[in-house]
Amino acid sequence: MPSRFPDFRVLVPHPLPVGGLVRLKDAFDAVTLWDAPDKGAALRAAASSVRGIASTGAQVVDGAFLDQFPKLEIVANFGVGYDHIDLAAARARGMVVTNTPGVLVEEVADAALGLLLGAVRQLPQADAFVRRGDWLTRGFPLSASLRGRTLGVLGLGDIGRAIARRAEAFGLKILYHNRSRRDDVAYGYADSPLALAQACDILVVAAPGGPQTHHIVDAAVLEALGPQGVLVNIARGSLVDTAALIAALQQGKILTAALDVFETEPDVPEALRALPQVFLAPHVGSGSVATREAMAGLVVDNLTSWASGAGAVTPLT
Ligand code: 8YV
Repeated sequence: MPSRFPDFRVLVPHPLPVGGLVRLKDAFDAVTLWDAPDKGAALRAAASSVRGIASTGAQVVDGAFLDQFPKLEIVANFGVGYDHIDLAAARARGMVVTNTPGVLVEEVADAALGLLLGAVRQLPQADAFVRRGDWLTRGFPLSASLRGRTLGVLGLGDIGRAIARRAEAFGLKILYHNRSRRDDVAYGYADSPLALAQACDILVVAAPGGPQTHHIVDAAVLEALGPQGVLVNIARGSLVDTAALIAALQQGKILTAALDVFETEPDVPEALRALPQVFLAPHVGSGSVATREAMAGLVVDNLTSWASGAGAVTPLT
């Protein structure tokens, strides 16, 4: 299989991890937009000959965007989630879309457990307490506990299962809700997000974003978790009704939340940031050097495999 395709122009709208980017530039005629002095001019100059796009979540890929590229064959997305890509629009134009499944699963699951532990045991607050010197004058307040808890996984895909496996090792009882019941797990199934929340007191959101899951965690779901309830979201901000979450936290309807993703990221509502009990992270679930490079590597593999005529490695069907 050839490894260099100098006649295959790939547009890179936003930065990718350096290792992947070096490979991409080596293999293709890469047009990097983010470092162009005039992005609009660079895009217009390249558009008619672009055959591939290495996209990230920062780029909305809809019909209007795709229509700029008459020769476009493939959109290789850096990330497993593709709610920012209009798949139907790509298919209607005969274009292939790929994502990066698999390579980030364990990393994101690690982050989910870190967020859960941090929120329940108030570990970020404990760190701030020591740094401020407060320990010199008083003890840190006792925290809630994971003991005796039931964890509900909303969306039992690869990441949800990796989270469940870890949670089992922490002695938690596991339940789940998924679009369809799985016959390859022994966890109890709840037939709706509300039924899941009624049966658990920790809810971990691990389902894909998009119109079908918009605000599936609403006021009723949050209230069902109860006053010791914990919400962890490592999926997409759009799954959670943020206003309802803020109200539930302010009113003590749930205990705390650990959030890596937000509806309006990177702009996190002031009311959420003002809540002392929550644990907030800047969308870093997959954010280790090794995993981000593995994701970038899969983006490049998809493009090179496609350009060589062997088809994409991880196409979205
Ligand atoms: C990335 C993610 O940070 O894979 C995903 O869907 O949300 C993250 O792993 C993001 O895709 C980078 O654009």
